[in-house]
Amino acid sequence: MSVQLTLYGPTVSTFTRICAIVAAEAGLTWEIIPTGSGSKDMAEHHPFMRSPAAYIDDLHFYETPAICSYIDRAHNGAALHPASPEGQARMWQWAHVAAHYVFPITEERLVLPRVVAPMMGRAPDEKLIEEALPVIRYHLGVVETRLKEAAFLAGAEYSLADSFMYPVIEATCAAPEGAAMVADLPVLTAWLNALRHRRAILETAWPDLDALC
Ligand SMILES: N[C@@H](CCC(=O)N[C@@H](CS)C(=O)NCC(=O)O)C(=O)O
Repeated sequence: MSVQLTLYGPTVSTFTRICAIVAAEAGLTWEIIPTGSGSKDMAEHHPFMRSPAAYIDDLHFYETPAICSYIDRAHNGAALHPASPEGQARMWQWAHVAAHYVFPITEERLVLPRVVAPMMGRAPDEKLIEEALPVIRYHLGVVETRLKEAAFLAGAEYSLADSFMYPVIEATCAAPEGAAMVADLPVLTAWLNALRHRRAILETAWPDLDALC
């Protein structure tokens, strides 16, 4: 079967993974053409050089919410969009919490310095990490509180919001401090463990964490 979705971005990238998860949920065949964020090659697909960019149905999209919403509506019967206006609003609320709050602090101030910098032969910036840990603990606590109210981030059903949050939390757990903070939050841990068995999560597993972006 020919590939239905082509993503340009790093092989190990949170936002590229989110799009791949949603494609796998929809049963699409997909591929990632490894392309560095910020590179000249990426500029051919995304005018702001962020990743990913997507090609599907002879259309070209960038920005993860747009890509995921199109895939789910055009190829999955909008199964990952809650039916109610409130559910849809909650879904976007939590997708944006993942993308704009939890991702930046965990990525820039924990995963990159603790996990990626040593892989590149650099010492972790311990002060940067130490100062960020209480803020990261707070962010994870907000997610824990939400998951005490509802089984999934948008409500009773799995939605795009969970597809956004999952890779962010998984990457956070690659750092020992992140794994320990998540382990202290029983409801977030239960949600994470349940999602780890989901077919789309398994099919999109990162090959390794060498190139987290
Ligand atoms: N708003 C973008 C964010 C994508 C994004 O930040 N991707 C990361 C890679 S995981 C990136 O391109 N980082 C490079 C940079 O920030 O310059 C989206 O929703 O797709």
